[in-house]
Amino acid sequence: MGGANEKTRLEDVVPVPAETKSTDTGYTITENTVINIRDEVAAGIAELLAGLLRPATGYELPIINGSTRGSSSGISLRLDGAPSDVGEQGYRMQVNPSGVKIRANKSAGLFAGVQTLRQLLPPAIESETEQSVEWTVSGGHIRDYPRFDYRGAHLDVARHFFGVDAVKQYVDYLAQYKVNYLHLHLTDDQGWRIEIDRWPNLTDEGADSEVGGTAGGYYTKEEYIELVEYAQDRFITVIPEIDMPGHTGAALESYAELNCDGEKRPEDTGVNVGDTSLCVDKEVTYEFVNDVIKEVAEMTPGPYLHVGGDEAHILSDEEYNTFMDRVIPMVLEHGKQPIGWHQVLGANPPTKTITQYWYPGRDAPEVAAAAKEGHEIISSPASRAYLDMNYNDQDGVGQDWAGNTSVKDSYSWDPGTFVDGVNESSIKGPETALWTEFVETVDDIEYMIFPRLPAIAELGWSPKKKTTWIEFRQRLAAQGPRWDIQEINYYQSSQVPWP
Ligand code: TNX
Repeated sequence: MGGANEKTRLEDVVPVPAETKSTDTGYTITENTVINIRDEVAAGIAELLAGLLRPATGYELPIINGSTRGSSSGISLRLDGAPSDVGEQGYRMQVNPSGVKIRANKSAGLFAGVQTLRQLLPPAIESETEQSVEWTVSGGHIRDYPRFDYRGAHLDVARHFFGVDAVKQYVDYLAQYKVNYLHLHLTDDQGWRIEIDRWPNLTDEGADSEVGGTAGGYYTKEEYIELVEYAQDRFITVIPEIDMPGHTGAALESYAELNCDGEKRPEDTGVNVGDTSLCVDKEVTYEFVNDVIKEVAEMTPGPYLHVGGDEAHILSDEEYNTFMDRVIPMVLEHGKQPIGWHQVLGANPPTKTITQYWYPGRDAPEVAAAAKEGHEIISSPASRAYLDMNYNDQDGVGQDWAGNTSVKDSYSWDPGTFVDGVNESSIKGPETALWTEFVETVDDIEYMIFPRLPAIAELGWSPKKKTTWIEFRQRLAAQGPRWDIQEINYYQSSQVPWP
């Protein structure tokens, strides 16, 4: 690593690539560079790459569909020539004086390669205005693929609402670090954020406020679909969460009949958890849940639907199980694979139910037992992956119930083996969570996720043997100048040797 004029080495990318081999001479993007594709499916990725490179370079960078021979100089993106061992998300990249070649088996791999190329260019590439910089990429070869197929990031849009543009920006950040699932926590006590045709009060009444009593909001169906498609174009699958039977204050505020006592619950703008539940004994509850699952499933192309299931403290185990026994099959009937926070295991759901582990510690016998039965596990231990935890007693806008979480803490765990008694083969992958009781603005979001989201993204992507803190902190430091140009409000942790 060195001064601002030194080229980024192939191994300095976050997440660090699986294999790199450097050579002396790289490739310099010039006004003559073209972006070459041969498969129509690469066109969207080429457009995104061009959109990224054109402002700062000021070059035209035309996209050429070069089925003709001899047109492979410049940057080429192709779905062939990748070894089968990079899988569906991996890629191979070759950089020499005649160009940059990215090869993959599937378009997701090409997109991942493009994110790597982005980081191999000087930080000034992130500028929105033309810069006079030599746009040189280090020479050599990269073979890269993820350790876990699943690398998730959660965002709570219920406690504080974030509109379509803010979430698109969040998606951009995920894409930059090869995260491929966005878990949207769409409903909670303080707000219902997704339009449901059969139950219009949910958004007419249940969406208007948020924590602290400020104005809330919701996504119309069109807006939600727009978000899903925006994410899809960046190879990110949206997982909608409808949290139930607890965390349902906003629904209980919108419809009297969903309450056991038949009275609308008052608006909730506080931060308590665990004191609400849908009425398990009423048949209308299941009509409601079925309608919601149906409509959400219909507008979600991804395979998963998250049913929450956490902190239903006012229910007995029996009541909780009665509810989940009816609701989990509804998700399957509507064609989606259910995910639930790990409390859902109490109801003995079918093994197709993926469970998301969230307690801070390593000791979770029920999760270990579920893994043995064949449940897949998403790993989000609060002491590592809850990005609403503060960095230390001074820095952060969140909370500390799972302990303060420094950048080093967020990096120093192994998603494959964190939970005692769970084998890596049961782990789908890590997922960060950003709860927003105290996270109010986009600046707040950025401060809490940078640099910890890139840290966990690397744990999800890179081979375990390459993820050492001592080297990571150097790679992370080199991201700082990029984030400065991107105007990201990141936390300048003293654990990281920023340039
Ligand atoms: C626990 S994690 C919750 C959330 C809170 C979060 C705050 C989980 C499944 N439930 O309702 O927002 O802690 O850190």
